[in-house]
Amino acid sequence: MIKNNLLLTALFTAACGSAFAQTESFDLNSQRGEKQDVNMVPGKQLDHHGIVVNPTPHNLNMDMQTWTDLSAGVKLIDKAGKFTNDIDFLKQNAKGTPLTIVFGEKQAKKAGLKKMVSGAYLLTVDKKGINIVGYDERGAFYALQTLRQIVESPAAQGKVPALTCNDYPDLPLRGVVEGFYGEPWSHQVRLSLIDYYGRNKLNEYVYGPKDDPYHSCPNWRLPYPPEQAKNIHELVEACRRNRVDFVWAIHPGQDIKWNEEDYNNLVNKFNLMYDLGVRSFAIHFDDIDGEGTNPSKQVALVNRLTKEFVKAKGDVAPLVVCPTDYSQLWAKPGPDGPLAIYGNELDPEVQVFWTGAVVCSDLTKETLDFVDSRIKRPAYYWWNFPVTDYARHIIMQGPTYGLETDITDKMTSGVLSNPMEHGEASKLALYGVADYNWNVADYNAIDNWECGLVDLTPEAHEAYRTFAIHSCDTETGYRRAESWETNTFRLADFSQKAYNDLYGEFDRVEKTKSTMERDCKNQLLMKELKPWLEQFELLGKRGKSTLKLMKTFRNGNAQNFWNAFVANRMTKEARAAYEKHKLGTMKLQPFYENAMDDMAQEFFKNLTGEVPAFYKGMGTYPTLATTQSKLMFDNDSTTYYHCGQSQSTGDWVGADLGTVRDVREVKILQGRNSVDDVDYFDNVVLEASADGKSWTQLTGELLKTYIIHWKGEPVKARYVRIRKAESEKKSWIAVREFMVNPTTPESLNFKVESANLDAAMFGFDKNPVTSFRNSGKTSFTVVPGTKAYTMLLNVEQNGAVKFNQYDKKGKLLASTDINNSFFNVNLNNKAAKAEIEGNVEVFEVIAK
Ligand code: 14T
Repeated sequence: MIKNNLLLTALFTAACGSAFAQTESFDLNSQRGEKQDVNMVPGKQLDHHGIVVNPTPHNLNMDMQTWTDLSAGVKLIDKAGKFTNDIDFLKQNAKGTPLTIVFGEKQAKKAGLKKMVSGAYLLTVDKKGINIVGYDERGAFYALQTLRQIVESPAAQGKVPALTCNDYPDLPLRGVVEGFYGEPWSHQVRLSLIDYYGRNKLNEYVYGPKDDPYHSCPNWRLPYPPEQAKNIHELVEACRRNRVDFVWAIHPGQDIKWNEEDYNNLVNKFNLMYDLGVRSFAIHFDDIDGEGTNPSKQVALVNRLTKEFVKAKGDVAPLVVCPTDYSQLWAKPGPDGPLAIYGNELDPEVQVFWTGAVVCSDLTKETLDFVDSRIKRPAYYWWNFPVTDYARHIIMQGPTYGLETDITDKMTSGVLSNPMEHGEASKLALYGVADYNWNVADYNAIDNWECGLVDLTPEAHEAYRTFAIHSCDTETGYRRAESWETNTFRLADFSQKAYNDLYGEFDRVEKTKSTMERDCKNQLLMKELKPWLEQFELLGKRGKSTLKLMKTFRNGNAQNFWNAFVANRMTKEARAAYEKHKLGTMKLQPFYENAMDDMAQEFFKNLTGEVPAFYKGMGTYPTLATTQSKLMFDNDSTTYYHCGQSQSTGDWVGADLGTVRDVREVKILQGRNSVDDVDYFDNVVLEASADGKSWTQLTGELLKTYIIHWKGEPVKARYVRIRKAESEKKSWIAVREFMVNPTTPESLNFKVESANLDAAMFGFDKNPVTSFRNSGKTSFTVVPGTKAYTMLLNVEQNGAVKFNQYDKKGKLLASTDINNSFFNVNLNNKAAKAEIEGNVEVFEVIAK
């Protein structure tokens, strides 16, 4: 049902709008560049001399003069008998190099391990053989991972240098939470990922896909169907092989009743999972409302489970809990708030998740100070990266960064990444998560990314890099640096050098898909990337043709240019396909959009001597300076500009009209709809300005008004804006349309007749990028003095389109075939009416 009470339209005239001017200092120059508010990637690429170990060891000393050849194999001496299946990267041979593995606290102390923590190890290689001492079994397993990476390095190739590696993890809990909304990972992808965790010394996999009904509502109380139960058992086994703790999470909060029955339901489900081999459990109270959010009840439940289930079993790990207040964005900070209740009452051995300042946010000391002081323990950092469930058209392939490097285990128990529903494509990000967790202070985001690309696609890493560097940002969510090595340019800044560089990059972009299809051996990865690789190829082609079009434009032949321009526009279908699998959003696609707009505008100016009615977004939000704000001017009320940050009083969103104009009508649609959306200024003023400094109010303060429609005596202005007046509202804001002086039949000094008169206005609006599709006839009266017309069209079939001229009695004077998209016609001196007949897209009719 549509809620009518909020559908408020305000139609004001100049007479009722108070007209006092206010002046402010606002830097117009700040609006000129394509400015994106994104932190750069820290770090720089290092020379690893052909040997890369990830995560970066704390101490690795190699003597590159002394090598042991392992091609004859190794003789495994493993008293505990735990590692037979972990040395498949080496041949086994009773006469080979001795490989001795021991573990345990006593052995670790004796061997001089630097840190007595789970996962620590000492690996030494000398003339006598290979020696491994683990603090625990996991530590010894990690030593083997280090050995494997060295032996498999391009510089080693089956040999190993003499070395000492005394290594340990900085943070105790390192891993992944399958915690996103959307298609849960397939069994095959999960198994592939679990191996990857082991190799990269990640030790925790929290199973909690939001769209598994047996994890969440409605089926959390029910047993898994046999097939899924069997798969979970297999995951537990795969984790055991990789010394990863499999944590099974339950998400019961949306319909849990705080009674004995549901407590027993929960214990019953835990027991079923226990029988499948699960020994670690988590309870997620995120993204719920109602009864389930009660923090005291949550704590009481977790404490009772700790006592009656965890401790009673004896072999179950301490519980992990995600509070409903998992982000500073809404966590109540007070001494009686939910986090404080956790701090005061929750069993101290329970881990508590935290996502930081907002839902997707950087890991900072500041946010850990905030949460730790309240929950009275180091938080377990649930990092919403590289998750894309809020931007499913994006594939995040950028560097893993945004994690401060002076964090310790006193502040957090570790970073748990929530990845994309594309598991294979998430490995690149996890390569960084593993590295950071292990060795925080030495974390080098750029170098990690460069190594990760090679690790994942050794045969195709250059092509994968080209793909990845242009596939990082989300545009509106968790912003990431993208295309940082590419320089794009605007039409006015054209130079041959800039052209050549960019052409080279677009050429590499275009070739990436075929190169990866030829060389990349990882079929699971290729399957996930496929739709994006297809768009990438098209983007490369589009970039190259746009660069060529710039040259055509500069050559100055109007007909050649306009025909090539029309051919270079993205069709509706091409745009829809791109929107579904988007990449290059920060630089490559904006290059295309800006170049096309710049050329169209300059072309129109050259033809007519007038500034086209083409408007640009401006205002207090950085995203207004990007191509995202074009959605306000696209005459499509189903698309909208979304500011991407919370609003405050004084914020504004406006339009630069390109030149001072007589503003007589403004129509703005705020919000993502006009019914019940929250993303709008709920107290707003419409203003205009000639210089961008002194503003005149066209309306008073409008409360809860989605549709702002002003008409009145013309005001001279180059800038028009909506400004947020006093209000408590903090949400983002959306603007669907921002229309200034819309072209209407009444606003023209000639008469237009057409089957769809409203649409036909786009052919007369002095904006060369808007158009209408003519079918049948569109006619217009000839303004006396007009000698000729220039028409900017898109002619698809030759011969089927005609230009007809009539005298004032309606007698046909001439009929000319329109067979070129750039069409010039001289008028008969008796012509009183002109007409376009046939199927053709009309961008602009220009009277000469
Ligand atoms: F548990 C939490 F720490 C958490 O982050 N929960 C969800 C998570 O499952 C999801 O993948 C992630 C990224 O979208 O964010 C949380 O879900 C939200 C958060 C919101 F603020 C879903 C909608 C929201 F408005």
